[in-house]
Amino acid sequence: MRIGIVCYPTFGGSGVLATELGKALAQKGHQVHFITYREPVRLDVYVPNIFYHEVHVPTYPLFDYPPYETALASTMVDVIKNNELDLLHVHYAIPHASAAYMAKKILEKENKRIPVITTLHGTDITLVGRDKTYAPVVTFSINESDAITAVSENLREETFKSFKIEKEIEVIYNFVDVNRFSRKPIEVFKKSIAPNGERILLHISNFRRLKRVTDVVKVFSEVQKAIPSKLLFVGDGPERPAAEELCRQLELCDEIKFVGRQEQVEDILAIGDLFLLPSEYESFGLAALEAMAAGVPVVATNVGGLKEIIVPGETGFLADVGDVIALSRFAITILKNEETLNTFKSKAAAHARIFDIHNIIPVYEKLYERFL
Ligand code: GMT
Repeated sequence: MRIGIVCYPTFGGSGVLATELGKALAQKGHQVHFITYREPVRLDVYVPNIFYHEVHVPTYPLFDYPPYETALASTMVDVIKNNELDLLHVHYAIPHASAAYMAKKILEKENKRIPVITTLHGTDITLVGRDKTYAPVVTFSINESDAITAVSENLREETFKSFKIEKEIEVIYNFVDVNRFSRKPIEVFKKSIAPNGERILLHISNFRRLKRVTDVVKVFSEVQKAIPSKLLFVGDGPERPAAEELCRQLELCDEIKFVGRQEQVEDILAIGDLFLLPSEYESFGLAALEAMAAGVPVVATNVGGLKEIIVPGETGFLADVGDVIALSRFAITILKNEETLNTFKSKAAAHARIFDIHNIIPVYEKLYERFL
């Protein structure tokens, strides 16, 4: 098949998932064309049947807001025609689904039919999409998609609650390449973070408000009172200064490291003992799944799709949003002795296998085949 994939090229889960999907499809022999404004971060390997088409947005003094959506729709038309694509798979509704609708209509005039599949990822529905400013276009373009998928049951339900959706939404869970995340820890790296064999706690995100990164610091503060430990923050974003400030206030600067955005998350996860994800909402929580795949149990909040991937008492624990005390207690329960920790680690790794890439890619292929 010749598949067009449209996504955000950033470190966000939707872009990561879309890129990994494209890479896996290409490895299975499909031709994959990424259409986006920058090379996707996880597109780090050369695969001969992957193509990347950059969307350029010409500026003009009149444009206070350069029209990305128009440039994107035009690029889609161009790529679809010149590469004879069979279908377009757009990740994240805004503005990808509406740009795809425009491209589809343009091509219809030229007697070319292009099926559009829209995958909803979370904030395109639960946060941004619900905003009155966007809602009519989001509703319309989702309904106009030939197929709609959501990354969890929870997101499917949220979409039906928030929008008047006239079609079925199919749940296709996010996936992880378990093989890639089954790394042995790099001992020198581990020693540099935890020289005295301390437990290593991790948090990876885009540090947006909804990730509640200051709760991560608060939880860690409680944990390190009970168990010698270190915390590694991976990623960057608007709430990083608040998290750093809290570390200073709590005098934890020697215990906590901010390493910024990193591409080799599998090497970082390999040295971890516990992943903290106290978000206000996660439609799925791809970062939590990647952690589990690396054998790192997860203490998270009882929200969204996290309930669908974490098994409390086995692969981690779930607590209410903002309940720092419960989150800390759960973290201590997992970390306090070697045997318990190892049981959680192996159960986390085993459970992640359900979401292995090899189980999910054929589901997408089957979906595509329905439209050929
Ligand atoms: O979480 C973010 O801020 C990034 C966002 C995105 O669109 O990239 O992530 C969403 O999609 C991911 C992949 O499907 C999910 O794993 C995340 O849970 C979801 N984020 C939210 O729902 C807040």
